[in-house]
Amino acid sequence: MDNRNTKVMNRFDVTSRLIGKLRHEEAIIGGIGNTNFDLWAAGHRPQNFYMLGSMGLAFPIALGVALAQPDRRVFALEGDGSLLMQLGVLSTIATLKPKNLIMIVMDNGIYQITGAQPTPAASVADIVAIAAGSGLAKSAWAADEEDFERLVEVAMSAAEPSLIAVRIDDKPGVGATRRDPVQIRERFMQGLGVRDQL
Ligand SMILES: Cc1ncc(C[n+]2csc(CCOP(=O)(O)OP(=O)(O)O)c2C)c(N)n1
Repeated sequence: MDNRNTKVMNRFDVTSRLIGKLRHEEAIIGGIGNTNFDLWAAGHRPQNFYMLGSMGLAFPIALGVALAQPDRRVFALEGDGSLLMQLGVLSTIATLKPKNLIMIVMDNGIYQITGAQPTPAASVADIVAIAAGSGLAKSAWAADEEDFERLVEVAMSAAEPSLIAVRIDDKPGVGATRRDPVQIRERFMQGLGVRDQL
C-alpha cells in the first residue's frame, strides 16, 4: 500500500501499543535516538536493547538475536533515516529468512534528532517498496493504529520475517534512555536468559 493512504501516527503511542501486545518475553531492539527513547518510556524491560550512537544497527542486531534464539520473537524499531543508511540489511534478512523477526520503521521523513533535515523518504523513497524489492514479501504500511496492531498480531505468527512501516509525526521522543552501555548489555543478556543474575 502507498504511504499516502496512511494516517500520521505518533511514535510513543505506537510503541506503547506494541508493548501492550507482548506476552512471551519478546525481545525489542530500539534504534538510535527517538525510537529507543520512546521504547524506554513506553515500558523499560530486560528484553529491551537500546542502540546508542550508530544509525542503522537496530535491524542487524535484531537479526543476530533472532538467529541465536529462533524460538523467541524479536522486534526491531528503526527510524527511516537510519534504515536508509543501512539498506543492505533488508536483503540480508530476506536471504536468511528468520521467521521470528519483525521490523518496524518509524517514518517521519526527517532526521529529527539532528535538526529535522528531510530524508529521501519524505520525497522519493518508499520504505515498503524498498523492503519488498529487497525480498521481504511481508512488508506493509500501517493504515492507522488499529491496522498497526493487526499487522503486529499477524507478524507474531508469521512464517517469514515481516516489516511494518508507520508514518509518524514530528513529536520528540518522550523519555531519555540511561546512557550506560554495559548495564544495557548485561540486563539484555539476563533478559534473554544467557547470563546468570548478578
Ligand atoms: C553513522 C551515523 N551517522 C550520523 C549520525 C548522526 N545522527 C544521529 S541520529 C541522526 C538522525 C536519525 O534519523 P532517523 O533514523 O530518521 O530518526 P529520527 O531522528 O527522525 O527519530 C543522525 C544523522 C550517527 N549517529 N551515526
